[in-house]
Amino acid sequence: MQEYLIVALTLLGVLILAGLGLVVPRLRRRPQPPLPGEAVDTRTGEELAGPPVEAPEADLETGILVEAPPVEAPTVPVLETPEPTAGRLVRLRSRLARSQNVFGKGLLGLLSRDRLDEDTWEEIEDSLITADVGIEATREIVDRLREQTRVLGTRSGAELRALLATELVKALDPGLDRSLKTTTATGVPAVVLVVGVNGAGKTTTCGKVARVLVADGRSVVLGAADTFRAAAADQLATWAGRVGAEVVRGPEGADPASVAFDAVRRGIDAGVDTVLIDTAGRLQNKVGLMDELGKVKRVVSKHGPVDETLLILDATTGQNGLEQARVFTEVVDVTGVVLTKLDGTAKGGIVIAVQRKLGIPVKLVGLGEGPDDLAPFDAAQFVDALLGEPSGPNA
Ligand SMILES: Nc1nc2c(ncn2[C@@H]2O[C@H](COP(=O)(O)OP(=O)(O)O)[C@@H](O)[C@H]2O)c(=O)[nH]1
Ligand SMILES: [Mg+2]
Repeated sequence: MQEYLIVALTLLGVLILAGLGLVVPRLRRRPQPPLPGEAVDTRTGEELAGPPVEAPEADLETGILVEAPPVEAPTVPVLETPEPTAGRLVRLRSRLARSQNVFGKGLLGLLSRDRLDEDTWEEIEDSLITADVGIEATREIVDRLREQTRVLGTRSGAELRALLATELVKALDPGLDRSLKTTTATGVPAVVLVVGVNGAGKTTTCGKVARVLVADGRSVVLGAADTFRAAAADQLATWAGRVGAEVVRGPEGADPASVAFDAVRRGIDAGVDTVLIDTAGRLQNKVGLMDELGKVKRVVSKHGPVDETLLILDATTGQNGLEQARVFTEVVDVTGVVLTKLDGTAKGGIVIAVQRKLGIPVKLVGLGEGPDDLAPFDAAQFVDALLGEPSGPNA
């Protein structure tokens, strides 16, 4: 009898131990997060269809819930590596072909004539005005050229080229600060506001600038504050997707100021270096523009100051564009001009006129529709490109 009891108790003990052995590991495993590679979405906890994917790292680290930028989506193709900005103006100099004809061939040809008489000087003056240099700057340049050629008795092509280059560089105010403020000392993101009329190249420039910043190892959030057309935000998102930057956008017709505000807040939360805000450029009337852009700036400023306001100008609109540009400078405190489409029918002299009329440095120039066709502006390099190859018939 006792033996039966001992056997029964032993069996019971074994059964209890076996039961615990099955339950305990389950209890222990439950609170563990899914391992990378397990097919579970870390945000929703739902099982994913298809093969296991890597969990997005940023989400695991910060716990911030964001619309994942395409960089983390497994199906997005490899990100592009933008070209470095150093030397871009030199590399893109041939894009100024049209301007090179005016400045290089035309002006140098005139200056190389055997006799520099009144008629020739007048022709030189006309050439500069036709090249959009502006009347005031043209007079100054021509006066100095006359003086120099008289005093120096300069006749050789190379010397004349050097003289003309010196005067053009001087007219471009080479001492101006053309650096872009895209970081701050305090660690909060620098805020860059991009303004200008429709079609000037604002969205394209935002995209190109974002690429440059990413190439330099900076992190960027783009704000799609042109909310009038959904296509505008899509266009910006496409640019961003190519370099893995995040875009903050609102529904079509949303308040541009609130989208801009959200973009800066997102930039602060994510700890990025720069927030670029693309705006709409409807210019039906000055009051409407003033209201809209003024509000964007005011609302964004609740987070902190706007560090850079870039005015995008289509260089092909020439002197007419300058009048529109002035309206923007009255509405927002423009800190730099980006002259786009200098590769087309634009005349290079517009750079001189813009700086002089607006009193604001040209910081970047657009020389094509390609993603890396944006160059930091440099007066000496630009003049060199305008005058074309020194080894021409005039050298
Ligand atoms: N050739 C040339 N086209 C440009 C340049 N910058 C922008 N564009 C084109 O100008 C058009 C309008 O540009 P977009 O960025 O949409 O202008 P937005 O309305 O100011 O945002 C697009 O077709 C761009 O590809 C440039 O530097 N050169
Ligand atoms: Mg746009």
